[in-house]
Amino acid sequence: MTGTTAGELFRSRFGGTADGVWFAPGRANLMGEHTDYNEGYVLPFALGQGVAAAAARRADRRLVLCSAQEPGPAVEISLDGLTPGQVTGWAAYPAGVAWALTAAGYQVPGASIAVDSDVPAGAGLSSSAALECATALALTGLAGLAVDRRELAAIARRAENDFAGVPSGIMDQSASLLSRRGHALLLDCRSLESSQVPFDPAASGARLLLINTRAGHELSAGEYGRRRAECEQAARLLGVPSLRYLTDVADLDRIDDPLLRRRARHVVTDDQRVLAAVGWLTSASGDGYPEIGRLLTQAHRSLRDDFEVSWPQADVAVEAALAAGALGARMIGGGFGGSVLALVREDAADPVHAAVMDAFARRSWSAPEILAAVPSASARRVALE
Ligand code: GAF
Repeated sequence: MTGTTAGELFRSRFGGTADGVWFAPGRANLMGEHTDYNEGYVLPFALGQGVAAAAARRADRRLVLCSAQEPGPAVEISLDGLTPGQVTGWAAYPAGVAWALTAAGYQVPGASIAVDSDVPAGAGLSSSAALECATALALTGLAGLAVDRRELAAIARRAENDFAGVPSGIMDQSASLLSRRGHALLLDCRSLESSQVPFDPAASGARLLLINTRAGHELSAGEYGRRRAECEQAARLLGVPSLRYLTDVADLDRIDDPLLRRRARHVVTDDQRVLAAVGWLTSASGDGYPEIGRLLTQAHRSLRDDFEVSWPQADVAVEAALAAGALGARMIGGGFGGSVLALVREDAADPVHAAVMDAFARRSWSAPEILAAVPSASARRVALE
């Protein structure tokens, strides 16, 4: 997506020209699911798809927001006295960013912002984080503030947790703000240290398919919070600050409750899979994609059986993709709806695409949307054409 459509929306809804357009990508996650809030490792990458925000300063203290994806009049909010709970729906994310920037001590100017997105909403591809990050860049850009990107990720996460009331971890905002084209982002969610891991499947004759199963997904709906609480309980039982401190699944034998043991086993093994995937991506010994494919499929089974966050359409998409020759596939994101990521050799892309479509059609499910996922650049200012 370019800034053009957001710029046009700005002109038609607000009149005049925006001062600038800022773009923030959605993300897919190669490995490390439900590990971020356990202080573990994640390995996401930015997508080419994202949210563009065309913005201009206002002379008053109001934030005026409109979106190409949301019908109805623009949402107007006073920046003074902004409090959590005051704004609901999609506008809670950009309003939350203004609130969190202010809480962090930054002077947020009044602004009119028009947003447009090509990240499918509810597909587990972090459309909300992209909206937060595009708003954060727009507001800081309009104010001429230089805020470190790691701090900006924490501010955007705070908007989501404390203003919009969604109890997510730090992965999505970090992926949107810190990724690099042709790389995945290895993030240690305990130290918040990150590094860029070369990840360019096309250069090895492979491709990533994103299968939006079109099954609904709502992070604030209780299950995500319940998983967090179960992980915290398992860590408490083992006397560690978080599940990140466990590196050996044998340690989990000390948990009597089988459900908590399975939850913890997913987290510990997924942390291990992140490090194994980084090992394959950085190994000098050649093409690690078959091994990465195996890790993806293992991760899916762990999310399905141990963490129990998969959903029927994801399981069917994964099995259909594997049967048609994918190197590996798994659900991504929080779960209970959203997308599957499949790693395929170039020549298997069409058969996998057809097999997944067919598997859904045979069950009379809505056809999935299948997109190419290309590791892309992080959030940035774009040209206003
Ligand atoms: C969602 C959350 F927003 C992330 O923080 C992360 O926990 C993910 O689910 C699961 O890995 O995307």
